[in-house]
Amino acid sequence: MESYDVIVIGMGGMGSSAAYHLAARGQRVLGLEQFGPAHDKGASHGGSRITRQSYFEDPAYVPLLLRTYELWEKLERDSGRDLMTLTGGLFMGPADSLTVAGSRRSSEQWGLTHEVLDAAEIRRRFPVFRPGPDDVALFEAKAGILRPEAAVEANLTLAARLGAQLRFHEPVEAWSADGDGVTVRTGVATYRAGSLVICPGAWAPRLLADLGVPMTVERQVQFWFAPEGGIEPFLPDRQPIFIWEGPPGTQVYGFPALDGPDGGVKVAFFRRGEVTDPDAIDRSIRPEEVAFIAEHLRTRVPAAAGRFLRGKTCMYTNTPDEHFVVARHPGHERVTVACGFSGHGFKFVPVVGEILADLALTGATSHPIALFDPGRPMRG
Ligand code: PYC
Repeated sequence: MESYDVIVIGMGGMGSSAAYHLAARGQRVLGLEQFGPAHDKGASHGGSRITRQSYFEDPAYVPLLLRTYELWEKLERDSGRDLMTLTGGLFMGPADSLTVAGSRRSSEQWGLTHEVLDAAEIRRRFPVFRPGPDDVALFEAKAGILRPEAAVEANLTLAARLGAQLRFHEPVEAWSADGDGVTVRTGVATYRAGSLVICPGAWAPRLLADLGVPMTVERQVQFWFAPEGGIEPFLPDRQPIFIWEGPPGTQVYGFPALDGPDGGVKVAFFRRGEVTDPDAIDRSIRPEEVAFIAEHLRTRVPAAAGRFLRGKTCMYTNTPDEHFVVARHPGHERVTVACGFSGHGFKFVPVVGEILADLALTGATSHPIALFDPGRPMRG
């Protein structure tokens, strides 16, 4: 039976980063993935992801964000890939909305550079947006765009260069842990290792059923539109990324036109997806969901609501409080888990890889991860 120091299950964003960090620390690593490299079946695809530091979800994320920015720059240097583009970010809505008030709270608590803009100033500086009279925005220059597929490829390439064995199209059927190590069975072989890191993405409810965290998988759709009147006002040096909170269930986010006229602008709702099963998800794009988001854009970013170009599904794996789970498995000291990223995890890929390597090798990390404890009280 093949044996390793560490087996990592799942080679999406988090798992590929863990494999890279563990291999860089001299570990003999096996990485297992049920699909191909940098695939589009989970939550690490779609050409772009938001990065930001003025974190409305909780100020406790900010130290991790400061570290993840350093590690994104290091990953760019080590891989020679272009992974992060800072375009600035607008976090908009009523002043007391979570998006605005929460971003402000994190910025003020951590002394992050930011500006608060009223509706007139938003229109003056960023004319593609049509804020209502009660909308304000927090502008953060350090927000921007990450390239998810390129990031996964960078991690995989660097991990393999450091000796990691990476096996694709090899779904895990079962894992177990005992006093001496861990066993992982796939459809191809059975492997042993000293420890196991599980980064299952949307397959968490199945692979981590004994974790004690009730997670639900949500179907999400990313949409690309060709702006009316051309892409110039939407180019990255003129349009920042944005998250805009409107009436409940309509927190919409978007990106500038990154990939020329044929690429279009990407927009999506942040939450309002239906609960799904990762193996049975409907990957078709329904005309009514295109019509709904186009209608929403017409009142807020009207020039973006041009011709619909394409759509792509992905999945959020939500915990009840929408905070992550990153910890030693409470029932198995040789097993470390990272899951429940609840739609806002990708920017943390490098720092989560670093934390997983710490936890797998020493059982502890100097990073502040109390918020991600699977045993925390969770509203639900
Ligand atoms: O994490 O910034 C984020 C985000 C916005 C929309 C989806 N994820």
